[in-house]
Amino acid sequence: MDFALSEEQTAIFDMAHAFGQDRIAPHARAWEREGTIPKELWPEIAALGFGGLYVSEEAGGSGLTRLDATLVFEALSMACPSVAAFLSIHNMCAKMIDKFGSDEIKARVLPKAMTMETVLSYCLTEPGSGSDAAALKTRAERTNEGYTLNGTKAFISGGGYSDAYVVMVRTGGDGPKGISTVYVEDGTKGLSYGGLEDKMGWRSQPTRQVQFDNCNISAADLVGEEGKGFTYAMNGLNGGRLNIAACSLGAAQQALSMTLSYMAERKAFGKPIDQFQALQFRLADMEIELQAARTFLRQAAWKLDHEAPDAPKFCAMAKTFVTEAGSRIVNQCLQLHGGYGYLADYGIEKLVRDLRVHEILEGTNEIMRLIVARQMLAD
Ligand code: FAD
Ligand code: 2MC
Repeated sequence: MDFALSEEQTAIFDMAHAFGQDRIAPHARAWEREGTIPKELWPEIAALGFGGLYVSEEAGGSGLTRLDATLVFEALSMACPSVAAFLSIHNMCAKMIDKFGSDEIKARVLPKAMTMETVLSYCLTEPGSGSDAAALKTRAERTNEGYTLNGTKAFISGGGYSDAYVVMVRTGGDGPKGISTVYVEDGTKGLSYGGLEDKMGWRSQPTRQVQFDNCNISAADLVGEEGKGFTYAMNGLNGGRLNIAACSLGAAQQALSMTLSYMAERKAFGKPIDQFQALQFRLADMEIELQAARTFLRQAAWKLDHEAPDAPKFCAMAKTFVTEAGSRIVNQCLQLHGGYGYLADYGIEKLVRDLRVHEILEGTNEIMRLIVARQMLAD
């Protein structure tokens, strides 16, 4: 067992951190106001190898481990969790195509996904099914040429913004075994988008419904095999859940560092507020929780890298523990800034808003507990 990062891992973290501070942090608030991330950012990020972090090298990806990827998301999230998390979704989709797609679809889609000329979104949730994802209703009927899609996906991060969508659809009967995964490009006839959702956080990411109305795709746009789409979707989410946790971790670390600096400067009752022992204990509690969260996250990533049978359970546990710790920490940091914490200029209130949704998406933390408990009972 080795708890230290290797030199290469430290270099990956440092590179991501430097890029985030230089190219993302100065613009994060403006992008939030504008409700979008400039498309030009993505090829710059891809030039660092972040367009396919754990896509295989044969397919043009960086071939990194899941643990390495969490370092990238932790570091980028110190600049903006919304931008970092959006990159995670693209990576999740790219990996699904790399791992499960035919040679033809990989050759057609992945080169531009790696350079992020093609930005990918993930479509599982529907208006009538979120947590109960296997109840999805969007239908893909077989035609001579391929499939005709009908239905609506809800809450799609990058809906109407991304260049292509990895979509879970029903090709067979009820339940998980009737689900397949297909690839749909923006501009396909019959594909349209709902209005922009007005959200609490993740505001720089456009979120819209993605609608299919007799949308025809070719048979070559099926990812992998019919009936296996739910397993592919869940496989994607195991890594996604680690990345979302890493985004909470990075943002919480950023908030804690900012709070330490602030408390050294801010005076009350004749001394810097970091001299009050009651507040020092809160700082210590946050540090303990943050370090525990980081270690647990890296253990879960290690499990996924080693294809441990209990990796899904560990991904679910880490997602729950780290996102809840992250939310508690950023909220405490806001409190320790007093009234200034509530002002956008101090940079903490955005983190509180951005991190809240990490307890909801990529599987709510109730569903994470369901996954853990089911596994415990089965064991
Ligand atoms: P519901 O499933 O209706 O749940 C409502 C409540 O009931 C929750 O508290 C839930 O935990 C609880 N609950 C449900 N079932 C159980 C149970 N069995 N036991 C205990 N509690 C239970 N989805 C995508 O596919 N792609 C995206 O890109 C995407 N991006 C998103 C971005 C944002 C900003 C948001 C808010 C959501 C996004 N989602 C996306 C959707 C997200 O994954 C869902 O909102 C989430 O999975 C929960 O589904 P739901 O909203 O339908 O809630
Ligand atoms: N990893 C690998 N396989 C998994 C898995 C996982 N994490 N979760 C389920 N599976 C497999 C499972 O082993 C089973 O396979 P098999 O039939 O071969 O045994 C199959 O999938 C069906 O699983 P269940 O029988 O457990 O299905 P059920 O419907 O009872 O529950 C549940 C599945 C609740 C775990 C799943 O629906 C779920 O994760 N819900 C949350 C949905 C979610 O995370 N949405 C996120 C949307 S994306 C998003 O929010 C973004 C921001 C991008």
